[in-house]
Amino acid sequence: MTTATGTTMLGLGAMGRALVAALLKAGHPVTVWNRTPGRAGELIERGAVEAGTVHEAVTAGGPVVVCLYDHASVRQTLTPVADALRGRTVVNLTTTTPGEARELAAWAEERGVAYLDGAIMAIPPMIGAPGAQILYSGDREVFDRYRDLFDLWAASTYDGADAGLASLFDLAILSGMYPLFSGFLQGAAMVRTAGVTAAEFAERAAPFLAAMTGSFAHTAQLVDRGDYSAPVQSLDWTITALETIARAGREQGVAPIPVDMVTALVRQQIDQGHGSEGFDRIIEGMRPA
Ligand code: FVH
Repeated sequence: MTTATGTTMLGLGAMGRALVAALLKAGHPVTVWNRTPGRAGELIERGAVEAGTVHEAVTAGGPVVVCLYDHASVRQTLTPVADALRGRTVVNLTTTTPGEARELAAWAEERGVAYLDGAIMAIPPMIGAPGAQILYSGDREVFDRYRDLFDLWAASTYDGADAGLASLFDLAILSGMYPLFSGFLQGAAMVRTAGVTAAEFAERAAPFLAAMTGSFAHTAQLVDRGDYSAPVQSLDWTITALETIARAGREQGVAPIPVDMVTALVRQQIDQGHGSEGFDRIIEGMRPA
């Protein structure tokens, strides 16, 4: 990108401010708006222009980037300025469900607004640094047109024309992250009763847990084939292991809630007669009804 691209940012929360800072650092002019005035702070000193109203912000020129709290806040903010948005571009980086993203894309299309949805897989301090990812889906022409801007924030991925895909991938990956962290913290709670710090536990657990993610590709092959017939460890074996882990937690006075969740998934498959099959079969209990 040789010329600076004027951009509007709606939302100056932790993430919005990080996104604006990266654009300003690269010399792109940014008009900012926030529901609560006075949040622009140091961004003004670095060249941002604060708009007094959403209408003033969205008519400043360039793509309108939306980084608010949730879907409802996006609709509350954009609905009153729908007419002013006609012929313009909205890039929504607010976390929404796939269905909410598709709803916003349809709302935008009905009003002649180009819409690209985005899902930020990074925390604010990571913006503009290696490791940050932002997934996009929806209008491919918008993605291509503003790719230079997007790449200032994070590694950019385009997942397809279905506006819901970026948030689907985002929230599906996070579905793995939160149970992983809750299991790690259960372990930390167990060893803490023996005077072991979480830092010491992390040194022991992190390499093993990281190594376990290496088996995802093999698990995925079995799931795609629906082949659970030749397990290294059967569900009947696994539930005994899980019950031992839970018993160890309770002995330490630690409620083994994360492990109990896994046990419920395994028990479901055993009760349906699949005890001799592999652990990966628990996915079959997660299909749409
Ligand atoms: N922070 C993070 O680590 C995560 C990383 C992954 C992606 N998320 C998503 O990014 C969106 C913004 O997150 P945030 O961290 O900036 O959130 P806050 O600091 O709480 O700022 C929220 C902004 O939204 C404004 N806001 C809230 N409700 C409304 C509303 N009804 N109408 C208009 N604006 C609203 C709020 O304004 P104010 O409270 O300052 O007036 C902030 O500007 C989010 O989707 C994360 O899931 C971040």
